[in-house]
Amino acid sequence: MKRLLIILFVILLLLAGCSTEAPKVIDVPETHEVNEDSALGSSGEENEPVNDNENTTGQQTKIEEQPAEEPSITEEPVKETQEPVTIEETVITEGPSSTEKPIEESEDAQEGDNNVLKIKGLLENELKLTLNDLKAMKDIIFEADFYSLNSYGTTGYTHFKGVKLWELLEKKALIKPEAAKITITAQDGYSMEFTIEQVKMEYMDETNPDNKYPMIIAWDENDKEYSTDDGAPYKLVVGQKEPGDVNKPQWVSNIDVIVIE
Ligand SMILES: Nc1nc2c(c(=O)[nH]1)N[C@H]1C(S)=C(S)[C@@H](COP(=O)(O)O)O[C@H]1N2
Ligand SMILES: [Mo]
Repeated sequence: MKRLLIILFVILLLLAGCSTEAPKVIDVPETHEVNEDSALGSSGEENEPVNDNENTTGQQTKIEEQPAEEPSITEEPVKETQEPVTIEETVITEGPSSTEKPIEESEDAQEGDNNVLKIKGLLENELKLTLNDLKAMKDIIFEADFYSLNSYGTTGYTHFKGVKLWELLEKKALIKPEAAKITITAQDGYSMEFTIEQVKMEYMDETNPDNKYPMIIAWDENDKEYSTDDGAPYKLVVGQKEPGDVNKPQWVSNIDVIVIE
């Protein structure tokens, strides 16, 4: 019995030792797992820096993306601001063009008026002449190089073709004997006034004293007809009364109306 009791005691001790060893063995793997975890942690730390790098790069990319998004966001408002600007520009360009179109239309509407030279007042025959009407007056056409002197002392020669104004008034408009003065007014309001005697007289050229020039209504300058796009295609051309006469300011362009009083 003592042997049996001793054996049983030893078995109990062994069982107890095994139970104590077994947890130890179990603890060892746990520590291994912890070590593996730490190893994984180290590898995780290696991965973490990588991840950090990735994260930083990711953050950088994210930062880059965010700034990229932010600029894109700011670019979008810029685009939005640019788009309204371009829209405003197009609106602006459309504005003038749209305003130009009515002007062009009004200009087109005025072209008929641009082409008409009105002569009225003390006349038996008040006239509304077209450019073709003037060109058809072969008997009173005059053509020459006119010398000009302006108020700044600038001089020059310009070739003009037109009709003699006095003969137009005398032969075509049948000017009345009591007429004393003539007012020639342009579309821009520029106006010159002459006595009838100044319309009748012949003018000179200080560089060609022997030449005589009538006052004319010209439609052709340097062998080129005026375009009605530039206004009424009629210009008053006057020579010099005497040497030094500043005659160019008298050259009324775009004549609208001639009034006899
Ligand atoms: N319709 C019109 N004609 C005008 C003027 C003007 O302002 N309007 N200026 C006059 C003046 S002062 C001069 S010097 C000449 C200038 O002619 P140019 O524009 O052919 O140089 O045009 C004259 N005829
Ligand atoms: Mo002038």
